[in-house]
Amino acid sequence: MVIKYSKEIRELLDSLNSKQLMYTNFELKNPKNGLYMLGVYHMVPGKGMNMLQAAAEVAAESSTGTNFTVQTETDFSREMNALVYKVDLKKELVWIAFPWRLFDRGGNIQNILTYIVGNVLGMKQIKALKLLDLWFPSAMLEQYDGPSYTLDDMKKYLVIKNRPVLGTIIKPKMGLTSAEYAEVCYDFWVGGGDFVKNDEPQANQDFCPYDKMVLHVKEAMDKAVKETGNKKIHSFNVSAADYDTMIERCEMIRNAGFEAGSYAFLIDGITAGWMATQTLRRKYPDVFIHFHRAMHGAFTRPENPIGHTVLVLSKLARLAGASGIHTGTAGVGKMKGTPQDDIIPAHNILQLLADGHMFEQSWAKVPKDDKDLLKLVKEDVAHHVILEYDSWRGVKKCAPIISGGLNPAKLKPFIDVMGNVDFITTMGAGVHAHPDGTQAGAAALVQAMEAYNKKISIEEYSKKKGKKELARAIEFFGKPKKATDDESH
Ligand code: CAP
Ligand code: MG
Ligand code: MG
Ligand code: MG
Repeated sequence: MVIKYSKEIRELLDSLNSKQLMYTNFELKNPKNGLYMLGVYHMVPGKGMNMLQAAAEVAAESSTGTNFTVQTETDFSREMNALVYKVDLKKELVWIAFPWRLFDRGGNIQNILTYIVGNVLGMKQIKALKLLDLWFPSAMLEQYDGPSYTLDDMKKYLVIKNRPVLGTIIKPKMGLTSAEYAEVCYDFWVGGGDFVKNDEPQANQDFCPYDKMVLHVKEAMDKAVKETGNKKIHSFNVSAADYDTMIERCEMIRNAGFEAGSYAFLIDGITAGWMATQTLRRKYPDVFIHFHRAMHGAFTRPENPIGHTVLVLSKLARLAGASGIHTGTAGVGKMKGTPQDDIIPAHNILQLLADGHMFEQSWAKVPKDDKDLLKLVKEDVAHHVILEYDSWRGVKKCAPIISGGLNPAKLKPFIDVMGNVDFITTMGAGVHAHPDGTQAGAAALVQAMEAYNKKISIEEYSKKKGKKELARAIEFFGKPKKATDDESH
């Protein structure tokens, strides 16, 4: 069957040199045949290159090629070429199919990134190159760990349903002694909060030695659990300079007497790396692996023409087996981000079937003709239960973790934009800047959640008896005043 190309495409094809032609195939029968991972980039060609020439150079450098055809190519190596299979000249978009046999076997995420946003980001042949979305065939999904301990397990441990996990980050970000740090944890927990995380730079600073921080947090947690009768969780940052120190921190926590479920391991997934993230997932499948994404802005900010989206980062974190990753507040908080940028990733790491920016991704191996199962997956009416115990057929959920600049007055606005309560929220300033302190900040957060579940506005609810912490939070955070910290971000 002869494909009719537009004049423009025909001219672009005629402009390709023999090497570039080897990385282009607009007649690829079915890119979703299971042999390829698919990616879509926004791309602006570099000087002297047209769209298709530059796209073919990207496909070459992100798979088997370099800037010249080499004499050492073989028939098989050519089978591993990535292929440009579609372009949208108006929108400056390029679709590339990557034979996923290129990737390190055994589920290695850093290896994928080294190809698809590795050297290509530094090439002269492009002026802009941003990976917008990825699509994984189910045969490939099965090679990757996916999450083990999930948000469902965490909610079971906390004995909570139809509400987010209410958390905080201890502030000031750094500078408290281990005892002072634990005191703030205690205040948040007795105020009614569920979950406390180290801030992303917390490590073994001389004024807050790691071992003492762990022990003081254990004491604070025991006290708070006893006084409230509720389970509590602490997410410890185990990022470190080297593997041994990271494992030493994990083992210190596990040997400090925390019961399973009461602690999570936080990893600065970008600065500590994918190997650290995957090591934790594989070594501690019974622990919630909390991926903090500090430094992601270098790649993901909408105004960055070179890099990748939050969606790409979030989907790879799920593939790697992070139990949760920060996905942004969709502009409700202090960080840049829109519903498009932040909510689509949150849905893509939560659901078994979700629309991305460019692809609909199924995270389950559901037979196409299995209409009723597909209906369950599509409407997610099964709430993942269909795949709970047959993980071979699907990649478990990864929890959106929502922080940056949220406070109790912004909880409902965020839930409204998110469209569900299947997430963890960790408010730092939103709790510890409360005029009556951390305990009141936690109480205000709990009251804001109560108001939401009772379908009453926080203004109304805060007038009721015993809800003064919420009233004070609204007063302090809710009304736009002169340029406060929050607005100056
Ligand atoms: C939030 C936070 C988080 C950022 C990360 C901070 O503190 O602890 O690390 O939210 O951003 O250090 O800023 P606040 P994101 O709650 O006081 O803002 O969640 O978008 O990755
Ligand atoms: Mg699988
Ligand atoms: Mg106190
Ligand atoms: Mg932080």
